[in-house]
Amino acid sequence: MNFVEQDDPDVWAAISAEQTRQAEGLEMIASENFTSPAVMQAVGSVLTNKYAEGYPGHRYYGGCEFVDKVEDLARERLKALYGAEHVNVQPHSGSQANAAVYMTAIQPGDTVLAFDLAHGGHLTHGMKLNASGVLYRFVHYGVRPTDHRLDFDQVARLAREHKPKLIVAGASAYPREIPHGTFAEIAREVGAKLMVDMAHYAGLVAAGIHDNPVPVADFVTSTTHKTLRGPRGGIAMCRAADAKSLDRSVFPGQQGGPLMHVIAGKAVAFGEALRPEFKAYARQVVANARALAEALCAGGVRLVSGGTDNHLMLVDVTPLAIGGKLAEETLDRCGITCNKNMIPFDERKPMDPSGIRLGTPALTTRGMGADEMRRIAAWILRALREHGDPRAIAAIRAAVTELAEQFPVPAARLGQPEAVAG
Ligand code: DSN
Repeated sequence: MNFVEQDDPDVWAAISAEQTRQAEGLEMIASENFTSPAVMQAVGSVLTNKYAEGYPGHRYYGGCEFVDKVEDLARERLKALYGAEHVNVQPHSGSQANAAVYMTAIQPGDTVLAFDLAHGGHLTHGMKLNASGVLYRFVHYGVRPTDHRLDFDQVARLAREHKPKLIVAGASAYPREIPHGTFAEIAREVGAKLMVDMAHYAGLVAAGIHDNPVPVADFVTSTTHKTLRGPRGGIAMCRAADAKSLDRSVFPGQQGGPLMHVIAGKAVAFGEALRPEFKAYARQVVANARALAEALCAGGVRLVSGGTDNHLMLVDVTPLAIGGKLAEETLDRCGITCNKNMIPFDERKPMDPSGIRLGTPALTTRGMGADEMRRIAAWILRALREHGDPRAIAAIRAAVTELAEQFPVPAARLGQPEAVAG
């Protein structure tokens, strides 16, 4: 029985269309992924009915014995995944995890040093319209103009000059590995705490192929739905000494009742990430990104920093006489989904920047490898060059659909009659 289809055909029509879009297209937004059917089933479970304000063993509601078990499983698995002393799995999102750490580590008005949004940072790292930028005084570091790598001379200089209480590392559009130890040394020198937001590369850290910030950072936050391939949500980790304070900042500081169905999905995803198959998956994500980056470079576009070490790349499309906005729209017409993105020192505007951001986590989950990446690179280059030719776009779209059909989305049919019956 498909209850949504039967009870609410309007909502089902939209869900069903989205299901088809995901199945027939190529998802290259670097922050997106496909969860396993098990994660999706946990998120769609009866746990959505339960209130559980508080923490396992200390709740403000009765009937929490089973959700306590779920949250404990999530916490223990997360600790094992990263070697953390203390974890909090309740943040509804990465933004709330970050806000909770700010609330724990600093006071309103304090100075924070973080990565510039225009160079690859994140809204919650002090963008002036975000609560972080309203409540705290952010100063920003960037990348070097010469090679687009993090400018640690600038980080150290700004840290000595502004004496921040907190330094934030981590990015949402930086294609290179982040050396957390270098940030930790600078933080130690100026007496700042260090927070690492590893949302984008958390799956690579879990697999042991990206530097783990947990041993050197005071606080580590992440989302759970990007390379980590769990449900949409957030997590925060810290040393034992800050545990009580961090927990208080998440609840009641930032949130009320935790989303226990999502915490169940997190527990399932952390269990999956602890298995050897996840390491193989993460290695393939990086290998695919390299293959895609090399093929794109060979085809005439410029990559920020010249390539990638992780799951994403920033492509300057302007050498092909196209801007980021039209590039995103053109690829959308081909069934390839990505986002326009500023590149460091961009002279164009955020709504029509010079670049697009491409990532391989979702395509790798579908089982695609380096050969598929090279084919996709060729389609992207052709689409960007021939964006004015409807026949070229139609031919690419047909090829995209044919490839997508060969690599099914893991949970695409969950919720459809046959899957529920099965
Ligand atoms: N919006 C996410 C991204 O696309 O990187 C970050 O939160």
